[in-house]
Amino acid sequence: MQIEILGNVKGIKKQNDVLMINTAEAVVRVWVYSPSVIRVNISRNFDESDASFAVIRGPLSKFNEAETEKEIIIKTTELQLHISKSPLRFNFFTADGRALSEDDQRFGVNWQGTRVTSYRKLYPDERFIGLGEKTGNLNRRGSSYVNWNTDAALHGVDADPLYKTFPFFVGLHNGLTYGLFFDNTHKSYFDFGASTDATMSWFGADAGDMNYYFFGAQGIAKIIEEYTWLTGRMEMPPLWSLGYQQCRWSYMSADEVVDIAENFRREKIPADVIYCDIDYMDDYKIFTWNKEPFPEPAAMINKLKSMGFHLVTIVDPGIKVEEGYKEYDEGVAKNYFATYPDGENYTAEVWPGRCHFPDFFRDDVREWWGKAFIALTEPGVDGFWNDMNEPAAWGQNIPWLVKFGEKYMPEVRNAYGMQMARATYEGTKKILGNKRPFILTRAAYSGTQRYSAVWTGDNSASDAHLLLGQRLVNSLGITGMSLIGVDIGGFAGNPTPELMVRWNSLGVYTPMFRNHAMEGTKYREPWCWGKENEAIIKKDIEQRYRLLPYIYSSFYQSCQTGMPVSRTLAIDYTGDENVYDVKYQNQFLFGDSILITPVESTKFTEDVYLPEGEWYRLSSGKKFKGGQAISAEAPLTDLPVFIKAGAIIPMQKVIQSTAEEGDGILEVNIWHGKEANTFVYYEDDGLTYDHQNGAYYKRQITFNPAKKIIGFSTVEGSFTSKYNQIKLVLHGFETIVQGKVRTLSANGKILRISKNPDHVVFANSSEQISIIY
Ligand code: MIG
Repeated sequence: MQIEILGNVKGIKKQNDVLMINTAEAVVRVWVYSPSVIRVNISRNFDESDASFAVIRGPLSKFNEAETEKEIIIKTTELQLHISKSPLRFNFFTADGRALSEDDQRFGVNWQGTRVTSYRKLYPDERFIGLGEKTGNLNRRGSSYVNWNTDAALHGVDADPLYKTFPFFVGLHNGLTYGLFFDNTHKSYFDFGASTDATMSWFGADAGDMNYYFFGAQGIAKIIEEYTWLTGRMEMPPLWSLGYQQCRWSYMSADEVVDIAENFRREKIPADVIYCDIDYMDDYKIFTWNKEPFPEPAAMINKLKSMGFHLVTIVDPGIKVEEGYKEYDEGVAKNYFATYPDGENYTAEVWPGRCHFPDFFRDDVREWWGKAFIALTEPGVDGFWNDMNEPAAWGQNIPWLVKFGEKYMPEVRNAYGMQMARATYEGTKKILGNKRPFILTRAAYSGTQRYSAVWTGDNSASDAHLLLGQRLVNSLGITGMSLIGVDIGGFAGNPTPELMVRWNSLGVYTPMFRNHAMEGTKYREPWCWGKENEAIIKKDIEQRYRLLPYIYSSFYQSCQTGMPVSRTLAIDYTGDENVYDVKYQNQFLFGDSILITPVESTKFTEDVYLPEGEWYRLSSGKKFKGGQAISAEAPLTDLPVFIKAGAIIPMQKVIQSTAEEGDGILEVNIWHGKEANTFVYYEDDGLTYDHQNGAYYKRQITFNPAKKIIGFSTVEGSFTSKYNQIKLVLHGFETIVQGKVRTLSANGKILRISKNPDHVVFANSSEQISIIY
């Protein structure tokens, strides 16, 4: 096989928004998408059509370039791209000329057969983070990865690839940051200096274009903001999906489902969601109910609803080959399935036996699929769990000649799951009208955040998986996903009670909090672990419900900026070496200001790295100086959770489900700190799209220690908060005693301090409120 390396420039042409460059090997196009986002497409099979599953933005209509004898230079206010002409190489710099990312000048972009690769200069101190659902360390330097969506059943903690493809990473070196998104759905490869004697990093794909978006913003949060500007952000999820979710493969009958739900209420353990895994279906036929164990789905769901539960049901892509089955008959009649090149429907075995697979790449197929959900929505299902969409078939190897639309499997496999999730989202959204659907998918490609939540697939009941799960969540957050779950307790195997308790306590701080277990494993529900453990599990789930106002506002932030809810410390403390230390790399911030350290179930003290600043242990209120590692007590009753000084955390009283009214008191907790802080509080009905028409409630809560003021800005939006009172709880403030040392006043009026001198309750009004202490 020959190697063809991108050679000298033959011609340059500028058409409004695109710079076109020809070489003997390829056609190159360069666009500017924003002052800090530049796209380069290098193609040997130039073709005007320019479709992307991920990207939802277009280029700027104009940009300026300058040409010298050796180079073409594109300058924006934030970036410089120097394109050297002989040979053609691409080198990115900051506006003030510091190198961000450069081609390896020898090899640049090249081809071996259809395989296309970009070889890049590796900087001595360069670190890499990203690629979404990938095992290994936070810092990916020295590792290599493959993107090929796989049903990674019972995977080990080092397995690669897993279920999802996010070909986006962030590079960090010399105090600079850049991002790179390789938008190519073929099987792709990333090597971060794993086997190149520390001279190069490289990425490439089996075929397709060298098509990448370069992000030059300084700061990881900004790069995430731009990546999610380009590929879209999540919608506000239904509030109920942020409550506790109970799943199992499978609850085998309507009676069992209702029984489990009733038990939550009986035990007074808060929960919002229960799932039906594959056994609710008749012979695993999608969009059917197994009538014997589930004789009246609507009656079952009504019962669940009356207890404040939502039901999520699973759907797989495989449509059973069986005449008389509606989806099969329609799909065959309308040619909705993936085919062999001769037009024959492709058949493979999955749960229902022999199956065909919808061609989700086609608009008409997605529409048809979407409409079929009526069989589930009519009885009242409002969450839709998309499984097996890598796509999975027994034996895994879907032949290369299987056709989806105009394309063959190797080109689009990595986007199949995303398109299924899209079909499910668009279809159910239409059916549910103004109600938000909840979609959960296992396979994904960049941009999936627009349609769906994700979970990390079939993990196992071990401490190593608990830690890995957190790294996967933290890494997925860098690639635009925010609503992410892991199977709490571990899908395969049986957790020890200690592991179950520990994992559940981490679940409190996992964006999607779902307990799930494999067929044949022991039951996992909170009451299966003895009274003492049940009490711990219950207390932790209650903590989740107490935090929901904070969590919901954190999701609002994700919707606005792409900032994930679970954040690797690399986002906020990029320049701090310690956060990449394998010892601390699993730590994360949950929202703006809660620092969590995952701890194995067999360890009862843990080294915790506290980044710069000051931190309070949540459970004890004890204050610590940051910039140091401490040894923290970590009994099963008390995961090491620290609050950043200055934190503003709105909470509420425990409720049994998000459907419950509550006591109408928003508990605003503030931890004293030296620096001023602002929290954007957001609320809406949690259920509908009315917030898109102004029915939301948003205000800034500020803490200004220099002026000794706590402020609530005027309320924006037309929604009336469900909290008519605010309880202000001050942590780490000097004791406030009315009439003696200090008083608290709101808008000039003295507030009555309760017996506990650190809190005060006052009426919530939409006007500005200033509390002086
Ligand atoms: O072949 O639906 O990852 O969560 O319980 C296994 C049964 C199919 C795999 C999913 C898992 C689910 C299971 N599914």
